[in-house]
Amino acid sequence: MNYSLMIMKPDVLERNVMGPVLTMVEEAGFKVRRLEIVQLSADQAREFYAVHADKPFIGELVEYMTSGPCAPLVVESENAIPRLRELLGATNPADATEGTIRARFGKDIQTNSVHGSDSPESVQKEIPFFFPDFKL
Ligand code: 3AN
Repeated sequence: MNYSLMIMKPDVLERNVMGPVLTMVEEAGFKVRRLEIVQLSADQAREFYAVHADKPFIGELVEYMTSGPCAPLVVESENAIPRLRELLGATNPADATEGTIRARFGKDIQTNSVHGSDSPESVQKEIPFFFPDFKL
């Protein structure tokens, strides 16, 4: 799978750091194939994070993801899924390796600035969620 779905979460747009985040993505060799700025509704955020529906943090996660616009993008490279996850860093920015996006921009385990698909199955769901006409 040479595509993955990334999201620059609301804190990135709020802090005006989309540019530096995108620079890290481009300098890591990814091609940005689609990019959009969207305001998620609570229902959309719940649908996107359906796998976390039963987690204690789902309410706060939906609140965060709807706190302002976010920017989903489709990125392309060889082995896009693991390579993007590597560039993003660990879910908890405190554990993220230096040089990763979450180490540089993430605030805490919830406000961790970026999302990246975790499997081919997730890509098959997450790209059409934001970009229904994108040919996978
Ligand atoms: P990742 O984004 O690294 O795939 P997931 O899928 O486990 O991590 O979590 C999805 C999102 O849910 C995270 N990006 C973060 O915003 C939030 N989250 C995950 N774990 C927690 C937690 N323990 N407390 C609060 N929010 C969390």
